[in-house]
Amino acid sequence: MIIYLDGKYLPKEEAKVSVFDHGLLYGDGVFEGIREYNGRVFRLNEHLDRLYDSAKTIDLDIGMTKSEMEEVVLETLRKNNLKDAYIRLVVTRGVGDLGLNPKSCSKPTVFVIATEWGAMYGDLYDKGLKAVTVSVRRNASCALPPNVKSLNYLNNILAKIEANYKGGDEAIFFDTEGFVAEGSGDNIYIIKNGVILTPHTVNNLRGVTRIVLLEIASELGIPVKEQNLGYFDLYAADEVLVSGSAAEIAPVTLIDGRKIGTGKPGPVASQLTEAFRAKTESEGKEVY
Ligand code: PXG
Repeated sequence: MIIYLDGKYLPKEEAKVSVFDHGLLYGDGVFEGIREYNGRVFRLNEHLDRLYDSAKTIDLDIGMTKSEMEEVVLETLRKNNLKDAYIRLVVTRGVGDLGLNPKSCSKPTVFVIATEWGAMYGDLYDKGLKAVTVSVRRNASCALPPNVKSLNYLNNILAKIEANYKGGDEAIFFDTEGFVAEGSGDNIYIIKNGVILTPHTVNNLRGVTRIVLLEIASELGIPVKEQNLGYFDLYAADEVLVSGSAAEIAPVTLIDGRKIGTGKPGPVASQLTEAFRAKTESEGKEVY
């Protein structure tokens, strides 16, 4: 495995970062999780836009243009001969002293890992996921905004730990107001009476897969409404779905022990999934 690290393509064993890197010491940095399907990188521009917007929000100068970054992603895939992969692109504040002040960090650390990847939820795409709502709340947007894809994922990890204890495949977060926010690593949608309902992107990550799902809905003529949602909307939904680059589009068929709709993946989920597959197989930036 070849890793890109700060201008070099190195064997995995040599790709090492300092213990003084503020990405490690403070979670000070941003990242992206991107997919390559069939020799094409899916929605690379959208991922790069979000990476640079996240970096801007935390006042981190990446020190490379988006097109230089794009070339690094493509070259990492080529060096590893990958056609279907998961790409982890990470930019940290860089090496500094032990104080949290980012002024001690003179240049960011940039690395890209690319690895083969199958479906994250295995056979659950056919059966549906068991989700549980969790007591830990999504970070308030007036603190570290959930829109920043930061290296500090502890809020999400706490949600995942709670889901593990409660026997759920995925956690569903509420925000501090009690509105549905998202999953620990995916956006969430409710289908009720033929309409897709999803929270505004204030209390969740602006998912790239979310953009694609809403595009597909519009192409298929399925109406979409962005609005506040609560427990009632989850439990009384006809269908519930989650979406993410890792998760793709996955149906949720049980929430806190309540069967969602018939308790089986529904027709809207399968329509969206089929259209999503078609896009992933045919669109994207050509690697080779
Ligand atoms: N919300 C959160 C909190 C995420 O982390 C999404 C939504 C979906 O965004 P995209 O752009 O991917 O549609 C994510 C992204 C993992 C893992 O290992 C999950 C994500 C990214 C990287 C790894 O579970 N989720």
